[in-house]
Amino acid sequence: MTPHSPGTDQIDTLLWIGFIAAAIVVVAINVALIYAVRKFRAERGVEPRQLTGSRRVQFRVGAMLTAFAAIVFIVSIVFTGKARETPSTGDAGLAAAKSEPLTIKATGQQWLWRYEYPNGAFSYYKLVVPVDTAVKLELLSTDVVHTWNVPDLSGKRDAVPGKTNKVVFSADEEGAYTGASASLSGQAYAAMRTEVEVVSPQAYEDFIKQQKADIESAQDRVVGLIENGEVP
Ligand SMILES: [Cu+2]
Repeated sequence: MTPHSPGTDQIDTLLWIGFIAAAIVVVAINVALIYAVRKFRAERGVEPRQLTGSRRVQFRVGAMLTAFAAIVFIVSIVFTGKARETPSTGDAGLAAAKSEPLTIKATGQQWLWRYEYPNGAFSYYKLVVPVDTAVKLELLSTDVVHTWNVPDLSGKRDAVPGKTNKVVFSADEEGAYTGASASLSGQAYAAMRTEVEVVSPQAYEDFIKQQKADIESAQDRVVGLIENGEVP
């Protein structure tokens, strides 16, 4: 994962902290175990000593583990607190999204993502957003629970039928970021991928305008065919 939106770098750091903490515990337990086994193993003619822990040892070990858990807990709270900060639109971003984030509807349906832009244009699979702009995705679902997951840009969020969840991010660099539906949402859920294309504000405006024009002309063409009797 390469963080590209506020909050994601904290999630990335947390991931490493969790991984290193777990690694320390695993190594420490194994070292202690090997040490104990070698030191107290049975030898020829000698009965191994029966060991019983004293109260003091138990207390000391318990206190150490508690302190370790408390440190990990506090660090996580601090980092998740930062990760919850809402991103805002910067100078290079879309001017219209300075005060309010750009709101786009993202609907999960078996098995693809549909994105609807403020001007009424829509796209499937690929979401196009302007760089350095606060983007608010309103997550909806038409059937079962899907999970929108583009790790470079935000944490996971569920799209639940009958409910509107939101996810806010601001991409700091132009490029393509890939993601997937991270919940088992049926037999083809593995194919339910998505891509966020981050472009300049001008390119974004051009895209939604073009997309809208294309959709309308396609609709007109179908209506024309029906009127001419070429489609029953
Ligand atoms: Cu899904």
